[in-house]
Amino acid sequence: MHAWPASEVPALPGKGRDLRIHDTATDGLVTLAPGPVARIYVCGITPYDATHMGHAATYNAFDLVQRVWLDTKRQVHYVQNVTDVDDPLLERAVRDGIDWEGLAERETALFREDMTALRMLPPQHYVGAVEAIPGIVPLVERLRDSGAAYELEGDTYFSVEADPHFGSVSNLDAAAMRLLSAERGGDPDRPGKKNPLDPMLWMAARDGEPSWDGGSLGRGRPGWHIECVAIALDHLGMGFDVQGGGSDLAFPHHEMGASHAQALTGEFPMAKAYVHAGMVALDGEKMSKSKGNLVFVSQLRRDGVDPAAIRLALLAHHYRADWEWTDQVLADAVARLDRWRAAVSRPDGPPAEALVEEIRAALADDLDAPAALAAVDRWAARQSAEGGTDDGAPGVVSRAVDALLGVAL
Ligand code: 5CA
Ligand code: ZN
Repeated sequence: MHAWPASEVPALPGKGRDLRIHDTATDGLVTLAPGPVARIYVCGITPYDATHMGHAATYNAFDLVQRVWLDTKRQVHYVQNVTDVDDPLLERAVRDGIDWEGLAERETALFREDMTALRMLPPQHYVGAVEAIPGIVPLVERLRDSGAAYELEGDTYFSVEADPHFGSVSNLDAAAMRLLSAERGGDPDRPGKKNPLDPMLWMAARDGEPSWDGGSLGRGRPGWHIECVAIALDHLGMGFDVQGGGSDLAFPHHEMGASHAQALTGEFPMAKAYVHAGMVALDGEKMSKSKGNLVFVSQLRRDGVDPAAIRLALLAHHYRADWEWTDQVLADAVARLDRWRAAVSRPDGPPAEALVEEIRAALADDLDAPAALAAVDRWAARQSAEGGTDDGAPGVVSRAVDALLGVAL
């Protein structure tokens, strides 16, 4: 699959700082020390509806991770998937009486447009579940042949007991896991499973559903977690720097993915840090495609909202916080964008070097974007109150805001 066009990331004077970020597995801050090429896998969308502000907030967090790394003069190797076949997508296609492939293509195309408008850096490998199937099948066969997977009425399940580290990404107790498994795509109540939490690796073909050749597994389609493991291992290998997603992916998705990878390679962990963004709510409830309480990026764009203001609305919240989307959040962002644009529209202004360092320090400290915005606010307020004589300072500020925050002034 193709991704979307990259916006330029201006190089800044000096050098950025190493990123300290919260890792769910150890529930603490870790200072990442990637090699010259930092490796990141971010879980992509299930394309059955348009990109909402929750998705955008999560992708914004991982875009910042990359901007911090780029500022340390590293390259970034970024991989993202598209879950272009899965139960919710097929169910939506049936509900709407449309073809599932057409639905996935249409919503993926819209996601690309939204990401481009928001200046999110594109992955080098953007890989669909369907195109990953030839790589998934041999992994499931290997898991089965090594005893880490078993068959149940034609379906193939992963045995969580095969992984001595199982539980160490989300650190939840058995009761919490069982509850979340039922809520998030698992089937803990299916009779015959070795452990209620065991996730499906390969689902045998069902009537009226698409299916693919699964070699010795029979015709069917892949489970959700093995999809991301196959794509991540194929393009990044074990021990990559960050696996990212919203906090609803910590369990079961990232937990199960870590277990699949451990059973396949004997190595642990798959990712050096498991990083999770908070949930964006609307009207008091998590924004979700299944509930339908959504504000879409594409709708705001159609309404004429500047994508830079949408981005500032996201940046105004710490990525780990759960927060609520409101009209006021957007109005504040629009006002801030106006103030910043006015401040950089003059040829000179207050010195900007310290500001660049403040933005760098804020982001390196667990992606504290609100602190970075506050620093730019202070510079803009000084510019408007007293101006300054530093030639080119506004240019330095716009380049820093562009490079580090993805906002074009
Ligand atoms: N395709 C899988 C990942 S492999 C999936 O979870 N797709 S998704 O479309 O449901 O979500 C895409 C990303 O947006 C995930 O990282 C998810 O955690 C995040 N996300 C979904 N809803 C919200 C929300 N309300 N707030 C913040 N992030 C969200
Ligand atoms: Zn995933």
